[in-house]
Amino acid sequence: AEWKTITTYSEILFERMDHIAKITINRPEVRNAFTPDTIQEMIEAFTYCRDDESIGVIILTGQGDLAFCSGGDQKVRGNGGYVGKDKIARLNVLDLQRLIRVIPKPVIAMVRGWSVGGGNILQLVCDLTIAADNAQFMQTGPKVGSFDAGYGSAYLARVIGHKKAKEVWFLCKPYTAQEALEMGWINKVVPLADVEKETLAWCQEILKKSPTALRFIKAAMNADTDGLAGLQQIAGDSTMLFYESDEGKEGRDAFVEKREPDFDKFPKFP
Ligand code: 1HA
Repeated sequence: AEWKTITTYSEILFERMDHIAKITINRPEVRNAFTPDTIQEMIEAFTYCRDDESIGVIILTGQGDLAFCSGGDQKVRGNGGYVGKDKIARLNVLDLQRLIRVIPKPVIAMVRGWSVGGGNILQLVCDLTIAADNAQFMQTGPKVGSFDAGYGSAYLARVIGHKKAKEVWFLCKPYTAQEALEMGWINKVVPLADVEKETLAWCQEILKKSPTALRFIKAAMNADTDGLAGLQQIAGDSTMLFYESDEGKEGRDAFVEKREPDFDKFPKFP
């Protein structure tokens, strides 16, 4: 099998191989820095993956060996945000972070080279991260006049602990893949040449598992970390399952048939 293009975009590649989708930030000349247009294309690609029932797992990566993503493109940073084709200053990477978190399918970051700034937060919000041994992880916000005080700080602290999260932000130093692994920031380090093979092997393991079970595991962790929005997600998943049950259907059918619902026949489990 080989990668086949799903949609042609200008700043990303969007491909699939059977049940696996791959989204690649394709601006290697700037270490895969993103503009609002890059982000909009990623939002569209992730939305496609969300809607397509045959896609079970999504890989997010960057083109080339030098970088996963170097964060927001500082050369298109305006006042109040980054400026794309429509001339509107945006921080739309925050919308993408939310989408990666709520999409009910595993998202795996495949990191080669630099993972920096807002790019490193994209890696953070992915469910799993497989890194090449040349990967380096760094926040730079306090050096370049930026910060991510949302997932980039509070959620980072949940993942690597408060002391380490403060160190990462206060010193803005790079961490090797091995150091990131020891912090629990990422899941696995492999030689650069093996990173896609290893990531695909993880995808294949995931694809053998019950998609509904994986969906609830992801939602359960969001329920713990994302407040009412996280609770809404797992509650919505419960509604989805309830709609598929005879008990749920009885309520709908009774309404449509203009009769009283008969819920007597449904068991009251302990
Ligand atoms: O914090 C946020 C946000 C917070 C809240 C809400 C939304 C947010 C959205 C975004 C962000 C941020 O991402 S802020 C952090 C922005 N990123 C950075 O500060 C990283 C800047 N880059 C670097 O530190 C380094 O380039 C590097 C460690 C990634 C790679 O170093 P290396 O391998 O030595 O390459 P270098 O020569 O520096 O870069 C290669 C080319 O890529 C250069 O182009 P040239 O000037 O030679 O034409 C360089 O300028 C360009 N480049 C690299 N990163 C960026 C970039 N151009 C624009 N923006 C970049 N981020």
